[in-house]
Amino acid sequence: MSRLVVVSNRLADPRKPAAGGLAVALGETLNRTGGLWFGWSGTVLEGGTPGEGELHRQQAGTVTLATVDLCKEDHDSFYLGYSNGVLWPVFHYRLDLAHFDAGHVAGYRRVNQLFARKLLPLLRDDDTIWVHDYHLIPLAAELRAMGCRQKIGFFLHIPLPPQQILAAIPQHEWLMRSLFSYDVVGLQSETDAMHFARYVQGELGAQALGEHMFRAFGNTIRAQAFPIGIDVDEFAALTHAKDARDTYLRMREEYARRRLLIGVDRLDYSKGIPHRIRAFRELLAHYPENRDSATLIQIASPTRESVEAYNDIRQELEGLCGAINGDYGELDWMPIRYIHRVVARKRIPGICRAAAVGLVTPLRDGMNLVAKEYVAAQDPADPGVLVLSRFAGAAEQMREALLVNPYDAHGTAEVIQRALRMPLEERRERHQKLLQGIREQDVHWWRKSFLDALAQMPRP
Ligand code: GDG
Repeated sequence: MSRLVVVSNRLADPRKPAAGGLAVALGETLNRTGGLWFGWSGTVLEGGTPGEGELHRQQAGTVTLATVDLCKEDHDSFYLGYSNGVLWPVFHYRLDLAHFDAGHVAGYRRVNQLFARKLLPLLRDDDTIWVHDYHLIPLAAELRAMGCRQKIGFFLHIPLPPQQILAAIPQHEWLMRSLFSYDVVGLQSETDAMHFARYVQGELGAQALGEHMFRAFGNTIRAQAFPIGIDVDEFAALTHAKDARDTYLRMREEYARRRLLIGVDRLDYSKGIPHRIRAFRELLAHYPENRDSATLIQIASPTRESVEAYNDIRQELEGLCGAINGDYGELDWMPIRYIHRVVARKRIPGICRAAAVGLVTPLRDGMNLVAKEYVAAQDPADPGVLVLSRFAGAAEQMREALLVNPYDAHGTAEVIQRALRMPLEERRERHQKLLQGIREQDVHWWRKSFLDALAQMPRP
């Protein structure tokens, strides 16, 4: 295979197991092909020049990590303003939280041009380039304009909203048109792929050429769902390692007389954490047998704290948890343990394994890997039950989970009650099917399917 070049906003050292995410997903192919991983260094320079940034190179085994610094003005408009102030909320159907400040798009484009300019000289003729996520939608168009002829694929990790929502972005045509500079566009779910097909045909006059192929602006591209998975074996190994085992045993002991429910999320408004907490309150109110017993541990790791909407949700959550603990707590029992910190990755499988119910209830999510991690961490002989939002991309694959509408607090509480009371045999059956599904369509399957599709496209 040709050398793999991965481009994403943030990088991780693929040699470090704690890295998780894309590093686990792509590390193996990057290593095998002596690949290059390119992105932002994480450094914000006060007083630098917009559109400029120093390139740093570092070797991580056989993989080269190449990163660019951003000046404060570029970071504010590209990262905070446009990526996380416009694209993230709109793509998660939250027009109410989007700030369409006209200046931000210029910074977004400027940084994509900067990335293209810095990446181009590092490329070899037969490289395969794989660009990730909403920060970098126009990157291929910028690269092509500078003469890049290599194959380029794009994967969108977040949902693609319906045409009418997407069209609220003032620059929607420019953004979506730029996807036609890629050879393959990967989406998380069939729903997203359907939104893509409707949008490009309805707004851009693209022609659908049979399965997954679209033609517009003189280019033919393939756009299709490639649902991302996890590395089930890596997660299982983490589950059986000492740290996770110790965590599991400690939790089991501490909650021996109680039922544990777990939520693990970045503190993001798309994850539906306040809705989940309200559903938990409904559970305590309507099913009193759970009082002095059901305990929800909610890990909400801090994220994007300089974006305003994230402070609002933090305050809302603290208020909600405090009120429920005040109303229902006993001297020796707190219904909710809310942890606003990053918990070490090696502990997460142990916490998941100890929980009788995994609550994964986003209002909208591209995929949601926590749902898959929860299943992978369970003891097959006595597994917990996954309660999953129908609005997570994962719901298309994980049909044996108990699906809920997270906006319906009472309905969700009823389903949680059902999960808490589910007989062992049904739990085992559901878990076995879920585990089989996440094994078949794991992260290696995802990477291979995408790269095979890209390999099959003719060279542009
Ligand atoms: C985007 C899309 C899509 C969470 N808290 C802690 C922690 N985590 C880990 C989880 C999981 C990962 O972070 C979160 O992945 P998700 O998939 O749930 O969500 P996003 O971060 O929003 O990811 C999403 C994904 O991209 C992949 O394509 O599935 O839809 O939004 O692995 O375990 N890890 C540690 N401490 C924490 O406190 N160590």
